[in-house]
Amino acid sequence: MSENTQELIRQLHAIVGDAGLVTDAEAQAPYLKDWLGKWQGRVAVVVRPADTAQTAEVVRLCHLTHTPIVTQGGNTGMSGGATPDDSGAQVILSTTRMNRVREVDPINNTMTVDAGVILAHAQEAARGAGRYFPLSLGAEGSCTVGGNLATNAGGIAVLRFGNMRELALGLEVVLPDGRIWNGLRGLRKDNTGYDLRDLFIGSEGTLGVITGAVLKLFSQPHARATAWVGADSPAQLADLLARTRARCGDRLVAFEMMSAASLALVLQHVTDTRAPLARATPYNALIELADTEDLGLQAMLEEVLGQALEDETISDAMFCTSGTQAAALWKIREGISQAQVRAGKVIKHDIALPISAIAGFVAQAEALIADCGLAAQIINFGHLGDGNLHFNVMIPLSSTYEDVKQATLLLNRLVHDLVTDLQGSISAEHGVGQLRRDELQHYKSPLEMELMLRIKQAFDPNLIMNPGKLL
Ligand code: FAD
Ligand code: 2HG
Ligand code: ZN
Repeated sequence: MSENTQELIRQLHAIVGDAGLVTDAEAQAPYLKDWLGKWQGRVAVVVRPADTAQTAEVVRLCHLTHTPIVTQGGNTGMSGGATPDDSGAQVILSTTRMNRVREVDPINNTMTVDAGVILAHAQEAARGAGRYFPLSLGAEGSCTVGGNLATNAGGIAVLRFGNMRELALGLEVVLPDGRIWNGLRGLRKDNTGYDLRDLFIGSEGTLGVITGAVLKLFSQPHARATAWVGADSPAQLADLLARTRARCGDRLVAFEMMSAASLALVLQHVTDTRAPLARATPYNALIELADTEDLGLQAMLEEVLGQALEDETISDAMFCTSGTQAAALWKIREGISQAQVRAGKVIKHDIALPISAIAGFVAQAEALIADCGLAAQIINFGHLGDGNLHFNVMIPLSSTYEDVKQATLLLNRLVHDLVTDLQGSISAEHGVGQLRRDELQHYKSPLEMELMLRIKQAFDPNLIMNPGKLL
């Protein structure tokens, strides 16, 4: 270790103490590798400040010493945004000790939390106060509110409640020079110039360290109705989505699509799962309605799906009669990511399209991939209600690093060209990170890239915040 690094660690120690430094190689290991096991890096040190003041001092020191910072929350990101490079020169700033729910304000319908609060704990705090925080995703037991904000996370209830950007009213951020921007405003209206909050949301640790947030709360849903549906095509499911939305309005909270291959993968690789329907269908949907009280939700869902069965928009349906049954269906849906890790090497596409363009996209992309000469299996699933598909392509587990690289280049161009032709986005909810950095350069207009780079320069002229990610 160089003398400069030793001196940096000594000064960091003076700020955060023993509890705030991870220097031991074994203890550092979980911070250095991402959830998918795709990226691995090295660091000078992992620093874990206890609060905003310590974070500000740490960032100020990194600013003065030109030390690059990789901010990390729960390390569940899917784009490599929280993994350091392999130079050993970067520092991971982990927010996990900043885990206090600062305030729940049921009258303003808001809660103020530290950025390191785990999403499930934020949901529990809201529930404890008789309110509801709706962001929900498979990693909610370990991802943090700061990571959700930095990636503008989506998940399974965006259709009804919006993504993280729509759920945040105010932020507290440590800027790259160590100053603290206090934007912790619980306001629904605030037209006082450029919206700095919206710049930090989705900035993936490249503009500052988010240390706190004011989040919107909602009324608790006390009634739910859940069903699993089988259909022949995404077109039929898109049609069903429109009909369900028309009939059920805001009661429709989730409409998730899964291809037969996605379901089969879960049944094979995730324990305690079984097929919901007697006969496999090419596509499946998991649909959920919710309301503050039960005014016939189940009957409403049965009516919509009954009609769809009658006119053969769908071929089968299974209605849940208990929370346990619904949980088993959600276990299947949320098990797809884990099943993919176990089954093969996956080239991920996290795309957004107008919902009306999805059926055409799937048909064209399937045909192109079938013709491209790869031994590839499409694992197509996602949040149909948001027009967000995880159009992943799996190649054999035995594929070499070079195989994956070549397949990625080929498939990205094929899928992302098609998405762009259809006015879609190549990055819907997981962020750009290091995974889609080159793709962003390729598809974003030169003008937009220039404007983003100028914003980056204005906030972080020394380029110490998460270098190598996003831009
Ligand atoms: P990390 O992985 O630690 O970091 C992610 C990015 O945010 C990095 O660029 C990091 O530098 C930055 N960052 C983290 N904290 C801060 C901070 N306080 N200030 C500034 N920058 C910060 N995502 C979805 O959107 N929808 C899903 O449905 C979904 N499902 C998932 C299911 C599974 C099983 C897994 C493993 C992941 C899933 N994800 C999903 C991806 C991931 O969980 C989310 O993107 C989550 O928001 C990341 O939070 P995190 O705390 O783990 O962030
Ligand atoms: C989901 O919707 C997540 O389950 C993860 O966003 C998607 O594994 C994936 O590609
Ligand atoms: Zn998703």
